[in-house]
Order: sequence, then structure tokens, then C-alpha cells
Amino acid sequence: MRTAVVAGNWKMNGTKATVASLLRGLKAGLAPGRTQVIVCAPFPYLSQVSDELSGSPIQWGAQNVSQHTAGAYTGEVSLEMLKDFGCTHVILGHSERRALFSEQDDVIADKFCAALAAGLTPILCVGETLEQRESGETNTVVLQQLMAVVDKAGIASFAGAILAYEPVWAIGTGLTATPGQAQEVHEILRMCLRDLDEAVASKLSILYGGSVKASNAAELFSCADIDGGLIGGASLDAEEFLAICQAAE
Ligand code: G2H
Repeated sequence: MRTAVVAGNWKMNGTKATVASLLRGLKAGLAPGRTQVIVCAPFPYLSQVSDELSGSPIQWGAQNVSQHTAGAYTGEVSLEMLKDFGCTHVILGHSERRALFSEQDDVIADKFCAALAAGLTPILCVGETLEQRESGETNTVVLQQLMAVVDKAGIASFAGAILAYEPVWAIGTGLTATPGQAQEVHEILRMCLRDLDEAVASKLSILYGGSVKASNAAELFSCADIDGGLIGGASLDAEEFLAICQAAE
């Protein structure tokens, strides 16, 4: 059986006050269960998150990291720094990083390798734009994004990773892929990895992301190859996020 995972991606949101209230709500309301719950916070709040969540089953991580170890990289944050603040996970290759900050497959693959080497679990995101979907390129695009990392890191490395399928057209738009559309892509991703290593592919948690809410989570998570969600907007509300975690049980 695969691990069910629900990861919150807060994106560039929050203040010290809202972070405190959100985390307290999560700690108070999280029912014991099998789902691995993670929150990925903006860098400045990692210290606060680590203080608030210490001793809680909720894990935490970041939304990006440098592929470099240390040195003259103004404005960057290293994996050692994330570890210093107790991060266990890091989101890599989110479509907002790809589209708005020009992150390319090769850099994402470098970050993936560096994260694993540092002992963090990468949450690798792949997904197609609306234009790509409408021109029938969905499978080609997501497999190309996936294989760029597999080719560099090796299939075995996915034993220590999480994969997330996030159709760009469904991100923050209120449009959600139907369970059928999402399952179809999840299955293709898993089948591609299965051809390389059956055991790794069968155990890999593949999350769906893109306007997941408490009202649509259960149906999405009931699909055979959907093992949980990467949650943006809905992760900023404790009650909503907890309901999504519950839907993964
Ligand atoms: C996709 C998702 C979280 P949202 O980016 O990664 O965001 O749930 O707001 O669509």
C-alpha cells in the first residue's frame, strides 16, 4: 500500500500572525491517521513553523531551494539551511517556478539530486498548460518533465521522492481536472516509471494538485493512482485543509 500524502503549498502568503493561527488550528484539529501531512512555507516563516510544529506529526518543508551547496549566490537558500530549520521536504519544479522564474528541466533535475543527497524528500511537480492539453501534448509534456529528472537522478532515486501532477490550467483557477482526467495522467506517469522499475513505481506516491478543495478531494483521492494532493489556496484555511487530509484517509 502506498503512503497517502497531503502537502500544503502556502506559496507567497502569510504573516507571523496568520502562520501562528493556521498552525495552531492544524495541530488542534488533525486527527490521528495514516496520511502524511506536510506544510511547505515561505522561507522567512520556517523558523516559526519549526517551533510551532515541534513534536507534532505534521512535517514541513520549503517551496524551492538552490542546487548549490553554499557561497556567492545572492538571494538563494541552501539545503543545509532548510535542514537547519527541520525541513523534511522541498517542492521542486512547480509550474510557477517554471513559468515565472524560467526554471528549466536541467536545473530542476540538479535540485532534485541535491535535495536527495542532502536527505530531503523532493516533491517533483509536472504538468501541462491548457494550450498543450488542447493540442494533445499532455502526455509528451509531463513525461518529458519527468524523464529529465529520471535521466539525471536515476529511477532508484524515486524511492525517496514524491511526484505531483499539477495541470497548469487548474492551478489557482478554480478549474479542477476531473478525476478521470487526473487519473489518466497519473496512470501514464506510473506506467512510464513501471517500465524502468516496477517496485519503485508501485510504491511512489503521486499527488494531484490544482484547485483541490474539501468538496472535491475525496473523489480525486479515490482514483487508483492518486495518492493524495498538493494543495495551494485551500491549505491556507485550517478547517479546509484538515478536511482534505481527512479525505485522504
Ligand atoms: C497548484 C496548487 C498547489 P491551488 O499550484 O501547488 O495550488 O490548489 O491553489 O490550485
